[in-house]
Amino acid sequence: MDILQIVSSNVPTSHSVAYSCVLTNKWSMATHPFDYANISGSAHWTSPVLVAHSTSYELWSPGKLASPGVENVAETGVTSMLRQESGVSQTKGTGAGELIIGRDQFNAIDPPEVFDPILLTPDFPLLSTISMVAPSPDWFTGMYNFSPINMAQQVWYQSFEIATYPWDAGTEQGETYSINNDPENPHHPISRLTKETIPSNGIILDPSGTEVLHMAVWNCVLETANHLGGSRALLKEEAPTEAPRGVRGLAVKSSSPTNLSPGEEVRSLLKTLSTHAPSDLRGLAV
Ligand SMILES: [Ca+2]
Repeated sequence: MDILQIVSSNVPTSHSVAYSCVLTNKWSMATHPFDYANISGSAHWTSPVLVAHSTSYELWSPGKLASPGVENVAETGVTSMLRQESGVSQTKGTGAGELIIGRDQFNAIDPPEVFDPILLTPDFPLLSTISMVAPSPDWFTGMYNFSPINMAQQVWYQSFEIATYPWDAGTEQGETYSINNDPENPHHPISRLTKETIPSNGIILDPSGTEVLHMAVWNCVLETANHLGGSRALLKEEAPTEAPRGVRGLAVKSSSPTNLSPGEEVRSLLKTLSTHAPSDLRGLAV
């Protein structure tokens, strides 16, 4: 993954923060022409998964074997097993924090996707994401173990923009944009699809045939900051049905005093009064 841009905030890492992230597609005929015409109408990103976590947990990383949940996402886009895995980790306290799941995003028709804000805390300061290159054998994109922290100043980033490349989960054979292939037995470690590692037919190469370009850009903006992230997460666990974010915010605000500045109070109130898309509020919050 390439970090395209980072901007530091003045929010210390002792606070919890919520990031609003956007996924922008960069996979097209213009950038990845080989065989793209065959799938241009169906090419999409399956429901992206965003996970906040500690260093004790990895969603995926290069050289590691894919978990069954990651295999499912990479091969089919189905997220249920990944949710189960992270849920077990949350329960056992082995490093998974909040998990956010988006929706399918079709290259030809869908605008960049805005996700529900994801909570990062001093205990869960890392962010990993995954979404399937669909259709494909077991290819996916996403970021892994990203730390949105300015270490020198010990503050969170105000915003960050990351370009992500295609990866092979190592669980299924297949050399083009098709979903029915034989499994890899045994599984291979997760590896990046580069000019050196792609199938010999040249799929996913750029028009000049010299490199594999990134396929997506993730842009995240710090939306809110407080020191009550743990409370918010707990409230969410207790009321998992459909409590809108604003209600959670209210509950957190009334449960304990905050350390927000007057301006932040106003923004927090505005946030509380709306249950609509975070993009409506992002301008206010930053
Ligand atoms: Ca494969």
